[in-house]
Amino acid sequence: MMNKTRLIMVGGFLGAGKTTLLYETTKILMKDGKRIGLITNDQASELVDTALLLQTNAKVAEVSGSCFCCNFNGFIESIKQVGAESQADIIIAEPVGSCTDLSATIMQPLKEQLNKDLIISPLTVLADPLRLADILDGRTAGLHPSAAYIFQKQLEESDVILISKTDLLENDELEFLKEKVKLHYPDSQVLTVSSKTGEGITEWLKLITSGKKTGQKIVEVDYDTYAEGEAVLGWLNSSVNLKGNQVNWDEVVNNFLKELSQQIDTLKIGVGHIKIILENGAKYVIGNITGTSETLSIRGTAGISGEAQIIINARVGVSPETLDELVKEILEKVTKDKIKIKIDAWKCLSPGYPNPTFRYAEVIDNG
Ligand SMILES: Nc1nc2c(ncn2[C@@H]2O[C@H](COP(=O)(O)OP(=O)(O)OP(=O)(O)O)[C@@H](O)[C@H]2O)c(=O)[nH]1
Ligand SMILES: [Mg+2]
Repeated sequence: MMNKTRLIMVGGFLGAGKTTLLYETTKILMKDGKRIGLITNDQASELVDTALLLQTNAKVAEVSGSCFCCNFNGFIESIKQVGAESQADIIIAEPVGSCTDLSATIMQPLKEQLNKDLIISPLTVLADPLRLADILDGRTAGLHPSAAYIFQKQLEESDVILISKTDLLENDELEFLKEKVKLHYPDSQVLTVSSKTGEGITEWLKLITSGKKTGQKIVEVDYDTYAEGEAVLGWLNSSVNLKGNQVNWDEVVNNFLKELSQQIDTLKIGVGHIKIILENGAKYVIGNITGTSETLSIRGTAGISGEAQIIINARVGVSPETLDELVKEILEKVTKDKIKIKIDAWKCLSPGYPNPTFRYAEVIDNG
């Protein structure tokens, strides 16, 4: 008999490190001979996450234009599609970082509809340690209070809270934070991970691939506050072709992100996550900003050539119009006179009122 495919959902707020964890976990599992399918999700198309995850050589499906909760059937289709394409042993899915209420809107209907075909792992919620510490202290981690509300709800409904980026903390700081999280969320299991060093990935995998109790809590969510938390974010997804003469692409990405992060500091803009990937053939450079300019990080190298493709995804606390102007202005400034810009896709929006396909009021028992 063929083994059932296992589905692992990794939620958590914007910039928590979900895609990085998916990337590293996929590499580990593939080395182990496992067949992996991945599913990304966003309110619009042109996703940095998809471009990055494709670099693992795993099959990647995308639900774009709506979140999993509001397009549950699209999510099911993607599970089937990527499952068939990759003959997956394990499918890992990353919901939109500003979504919550996943236990009621995703985990319960999944259990009811796909219990025959899938083993569903406990719902993991990944949390950035710095933001987490701030939120536990009753502050908002630089976010709008309603966005901080979403962060709290995600933790509350989790089966497993996975504190990410542990390489950023000292051991005693981490222990203190872990104990505090356990006190605040006694019904969730609490683990720690660093995708950068690899520490904790195997332990987390062991826990979530041994159990199948998932979506064990349904929490009360005030949808007006949830909607506001999303609506205060301007969203930009764009894909741009760049052409020039012997361009040093790393320099372009560096200049762009430096300029952008400085503006963010000056204008005191609350950042959910800004990410950018520039691809020059098989070479790529990726940059992220998850808060003030101190959070700016750039990895990889795209070398020098005459043409490259760039994808920019930004979720920040300004209107879509302001975000549009800001990013265009900086892009023009850093490419001025040297690089020709051709916009292939450019979409600015702010997420609409969440309207999930299903919302279960009770926990489904899947045996
Ligand atoms: N120091 C450190 N940084 C990390 C780690 N994991 C992720 N990051 C960084 O955190 C930032 C966000 O990572 P992503 O994996 O894109 O976060 P995400 O949760 O997928 O973000 P969204 O898809 O926008 O919700 C990037 O700059 C990553 O390099 C880690 O273990 N340690
Ligand atoms: Mg991601």
